[in-house]
Amino acid sequence: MMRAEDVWGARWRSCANPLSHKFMQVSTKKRTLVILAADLNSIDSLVDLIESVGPYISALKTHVDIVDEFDHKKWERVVKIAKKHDLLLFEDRKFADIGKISQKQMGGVYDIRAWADFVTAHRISGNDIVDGIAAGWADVRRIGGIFLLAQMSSRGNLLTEQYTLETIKTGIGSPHVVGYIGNGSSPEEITLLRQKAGKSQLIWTPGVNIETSEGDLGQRYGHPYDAIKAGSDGVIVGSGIYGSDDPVSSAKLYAKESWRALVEREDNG
Ligand code: S5P
Repeated sequence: MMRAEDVWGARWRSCANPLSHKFMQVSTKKRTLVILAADLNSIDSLVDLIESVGPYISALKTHVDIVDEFDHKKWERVVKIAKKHDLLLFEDRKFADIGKISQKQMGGVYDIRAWADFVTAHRISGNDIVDGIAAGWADVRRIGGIFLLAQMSSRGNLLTEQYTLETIKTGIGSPHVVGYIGNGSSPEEITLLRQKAGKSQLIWTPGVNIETSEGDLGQRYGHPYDAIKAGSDGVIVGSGIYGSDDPVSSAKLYAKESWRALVEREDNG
């Protein structure tokens, strides 16, 4: 049995947030660095998908606002099945408003603060968004982690290198920021992000697909092996898994490629 501290090396030792360690432990136990982007709009199909690919993924990313007929009782089924598979819940809300509104948006209809372990946020409105989101969790006496979007995978996005650096400045050393979203379609961009971010936070990368380099409506893709090799710690995969004819085999393949890259990665930095 491999130990997370051995496989993850510097990342294990440098990350301060316990949620990062939990992710590294789960990913080591299951030998997968795949975060499933479960972008389906019915709760039944979401639950079925998680149940089938659960053993091959290390976290669950949701867009709660694309679910038809949301209600808390039904959503509880998604939360339960995620917990059953030891998955941290990551709501990709992409908060972007001023701090105090982000705090309120953690509540509201979906009450994200009550069930999400991680959320995404843009840095665009200022540093205070981080404290706003953390205050949202504090309102219900929970603690969570934020992934700041430092890069994006979509064509024509406005996140310049300078913006990436400013985003890292906001996140570095923050007890609330567990890591960054990087551009999984570009190993060069991931390498740069890793160099600038250092070893003490996670980088998770969407824009990952083994079969194609281009997706719908401007999405761009790279290979999971290359993303992890370049310094990403988790590949966010949606349609590559749920859109495949055989989601279980696909999930296994993404798991295998991501894990192989981690094990081969030098210094794990
Ligand atoms: O830059 C980004 C950031 C994110 S979080 N590009 C992205 O594609 N994402 C998310 O990753 C997006 O919201 C979607 O849920 C997932 C990619 O899905 P796929 O089907 O293209 O793998």
